[in-house]
Amino acid sequence: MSLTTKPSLREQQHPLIRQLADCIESTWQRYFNLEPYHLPAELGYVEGRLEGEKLIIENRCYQTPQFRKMHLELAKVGTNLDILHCVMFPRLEYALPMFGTDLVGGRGQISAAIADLSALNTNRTLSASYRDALQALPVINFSQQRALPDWGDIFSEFCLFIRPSSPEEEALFLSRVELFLDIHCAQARSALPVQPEQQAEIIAAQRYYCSKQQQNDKTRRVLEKAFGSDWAEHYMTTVLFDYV
Ligand code: BLA
Repeated sequence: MSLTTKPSLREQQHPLIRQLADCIESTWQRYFNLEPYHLPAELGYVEGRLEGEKLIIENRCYQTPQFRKMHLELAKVGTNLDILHCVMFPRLEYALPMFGTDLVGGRGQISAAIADLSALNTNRTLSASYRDALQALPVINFSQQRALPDWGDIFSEFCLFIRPSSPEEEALFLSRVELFLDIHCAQARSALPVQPEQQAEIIAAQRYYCSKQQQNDKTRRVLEKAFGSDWAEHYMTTVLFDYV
């Protein structure tokens, strides 16, 4: 048995979640020398059960010179809700967008598949190099588009938010997220730090992004049901969407 083999939620989850988790980790390893990022010890692996079903959360977290935190989280609620959550938080010295993806599903069906490269500047516009790379991707017409919630003004024009309606659409979603990640990791690796004057704008935009994500009541409700509202607030503001 290899020393890196750890029991993981991954094997028990919806195949698209498993595949996206593997894809994210292998892409990160291909582009970067990953350093560990230490979450508060008690929050790496957590189990909760208040009303109803057991919630298990498993976190993997890394950092690199360009990213202050690269967070991949897998969660399972009872036997019928599987979740993948991933965010790459750029360091404040880099004018890079925020990569984020969320998959929510269960009982064989993914209900929400979302992925974006969200601009972190005052006018929330991606740089020309990101726009050019993203615009060059062939358009995919998913059959079930979903509407963004009110707090979703942080997402870019390239944001995907769908309910995949077949294994073919699941595969298309996966390959599109892989391309988002490839574009992002390649650009990040060659990015240069900004002038100190520009950092205030980056800090403000990262705070804005996190404050909006903290308004996701659907995430909050799942966490509250298993751990209570104080714990949910703490987790959303220190692990999922902390700001600096
Ligand atoms: C939606 N997120 C959801 C839903 C649930 C969760 C249950 C509703 C699914 C549906 O409507 O079909 C739950 N997501 C979680 C939980 C965690 C999680 C419990 O990550 C973590 C433990 N959310 C993100 C990121 C993005 C994101 C990074 O964490 C985007 C980049 C988006 N999730 C997102 C959006 C919705 C969602 C936009 C739909 C919200 C709505 O319709 O109101």
